[in-house]
Amino acid sequence: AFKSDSQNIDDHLKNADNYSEQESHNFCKDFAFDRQHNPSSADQVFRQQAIRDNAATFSAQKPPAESPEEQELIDSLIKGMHYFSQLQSEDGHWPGDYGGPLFLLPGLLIASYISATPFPKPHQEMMKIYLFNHQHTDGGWGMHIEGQPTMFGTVMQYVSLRLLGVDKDDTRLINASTWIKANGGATGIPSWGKFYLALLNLYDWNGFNSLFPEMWLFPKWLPVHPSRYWCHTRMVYLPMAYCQAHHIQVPENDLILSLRKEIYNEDFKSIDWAKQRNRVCDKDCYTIQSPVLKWMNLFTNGYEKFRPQWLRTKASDYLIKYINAEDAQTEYLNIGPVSKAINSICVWHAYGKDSEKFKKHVARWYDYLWIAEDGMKMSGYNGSQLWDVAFTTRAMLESDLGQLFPETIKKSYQFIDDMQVKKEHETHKEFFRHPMIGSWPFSTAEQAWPVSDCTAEGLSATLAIHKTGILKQGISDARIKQAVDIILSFQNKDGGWPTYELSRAPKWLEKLNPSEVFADIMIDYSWTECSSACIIALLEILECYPDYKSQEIRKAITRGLQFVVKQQKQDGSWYGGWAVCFTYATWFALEALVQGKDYIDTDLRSERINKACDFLISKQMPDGGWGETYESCANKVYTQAKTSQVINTAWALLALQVANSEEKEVIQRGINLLLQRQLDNGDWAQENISGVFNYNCMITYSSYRNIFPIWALNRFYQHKGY
Ligand code: LAN
Repeated sequence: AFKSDSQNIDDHLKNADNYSEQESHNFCKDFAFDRQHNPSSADQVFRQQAIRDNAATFSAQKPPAESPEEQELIDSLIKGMHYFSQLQSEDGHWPGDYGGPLFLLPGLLIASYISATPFPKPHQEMMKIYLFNHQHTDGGWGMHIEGQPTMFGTVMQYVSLRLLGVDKDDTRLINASTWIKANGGATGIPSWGKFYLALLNLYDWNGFNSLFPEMWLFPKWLPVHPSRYWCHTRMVYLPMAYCQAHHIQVPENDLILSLRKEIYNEDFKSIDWAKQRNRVCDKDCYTIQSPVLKWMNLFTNGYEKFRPQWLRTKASDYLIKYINAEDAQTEYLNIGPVSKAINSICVWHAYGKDSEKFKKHVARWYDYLWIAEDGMKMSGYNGSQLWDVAFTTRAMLESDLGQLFPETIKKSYQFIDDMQVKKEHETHKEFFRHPMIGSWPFSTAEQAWPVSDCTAEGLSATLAIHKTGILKQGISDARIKQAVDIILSFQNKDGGWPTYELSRAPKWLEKLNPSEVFADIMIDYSWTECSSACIIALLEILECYPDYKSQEIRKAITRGLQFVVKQQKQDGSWYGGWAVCFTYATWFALEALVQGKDYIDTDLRSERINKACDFLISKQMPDGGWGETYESCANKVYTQAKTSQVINTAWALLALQVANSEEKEVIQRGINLLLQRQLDNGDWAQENISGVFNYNCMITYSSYRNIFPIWALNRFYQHKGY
């Protein structure tokens, strides 16, 4: 009943109203959640429901096996694919938990509170369950579900629970308040938290470094013009600047007055706010403010005292115009969860609660909600739809076994077809958007922010389906060529591929990163994973469409491979920016180096491949698996998990197999581990969190535990490795 799916909003709300509070609690109690044991949800609510609705049996003819080992492998693969197929939605994608960060739901709850637009009661109950479920025994919360407590995490969850009506005398909240005060109080919350607290009138706007809204009126050729920032940074600081320009804040009321006592050590009125601007609790600090940023803040804060009102109005008019454009371009989904919440607040402020625009915003809040056994959370995006479908397709079609599931492939193909972006927004140039016709987004075509590697994965999956010849070609050659053009258009000057847009400013802009908790957020850098995915798709295009722009493509591949080679570390590994961590990127890079054999010096290539294989082999754990923890991402050093992880194991196996490693025994032991870890129903258990962004925040990819073991096993079957 709580399935969050954009088409089902009305149904979903109707159903929600039928649930009593008690029922909500019972509902979650059915699914024991124990954060001590594992803070990641296994997505049991959705999965059990989907299996109940769709309990199909597998009836196709299995291929004959020549040995008991081969039999075991075939059985496992079929069981794995059959199970996963049943989770596929009608429209072809795999709905799933995309939670992890703990600073998203608070933003949405603040939007709901400030605009007096409450969520249905049962939602509120489920949200409370979620927030309490992720509290540590010492009373605090991390920035993400696996992280150690921080001021940001703790204050945001504490305030959220209070907004949801939990009494301050609840023992769990007393513990939290004690944690906050013992760690210096909420004045030490990082800047994004200062911003949220200022909205709630729990922090003085004067204690927030000015975002200098007038900066948006600067000439566009300046390297510091915000149109040059990484799109996520741009789209978060845009509505933040609007809120700051208007000093939006809820009026004082009993709750607010009480909260001011609950989260500060000092008397609220006596706090010297200007002194709090750069204060950050030790537990939160990830990036240190640069001297340049300090100078800039000195200037922008000083400017606040003299700013002419007409200029501020002009800036604010521009900001809201831009916000309107982003809303229109994404059907009110917005690029991501943070801007989604803040844009809602801006639109409420500018047009009022009864405006059509605000109502459209609220209707899309539900696209970001998801319910699992740990309660109701806000997702990190409006979903990972296209990404998961593309990977699943490639995993299944790695051998002929995937073709035993023609319905699944057919639905996936339809989804990929539907999600390719087919039109450009009228205002795309005006608002700095990269061209997007022919691209694929990470989630849906409605959201339509094109991503380089999502385009590459969408294209690779399309070609893989076309190669099987089992379906009528729906995605035309012309559209495939459009996708190729997009991939080519995304290549950076350094030869690598960024995420959503070309790097638009020099690297020194990073010195102005004002977020104390994220790194490398100012420009769109080139990444090993994005680059490798694009190289692989282009290599496949050369094979399937040898006459299309082959010169240009060859050049792009050559430059791309040079970039990838340059990224390799001394120890043979590659750092992964979007999943945990070295095993992930090393897999991508090896795939590109191996397949790109004609575009790179043979000796160099084999030296680099061997080094990478040696690295992976050296990290195999005694049980045959591989396992990294999220600390690899933040500390940039390979950090071994206590137990091996199926997802890391699968990446390492995919890499060693594509590199055709001689160490057959190593591969066999890894495969055995994947087989042993498979559950009777064909699923794998959810282990550690596996996604990351901006080095320091983790995000759940609930389908990875199915996709990658299936892919690695299927490659083993295809290579007749047994
Ligand atoms: C994502 C999710 C997908 C991811 C991949 C496609 C896997 C990657 O290869 C490229 C980068 C991309 C598109 C990506 C970028 C950052 C995102 C959008 C996210 C991790 C999902 C959530 C995150 C976003 C920034 C979260 C909001 C937080 C802020 C700091 C604004």
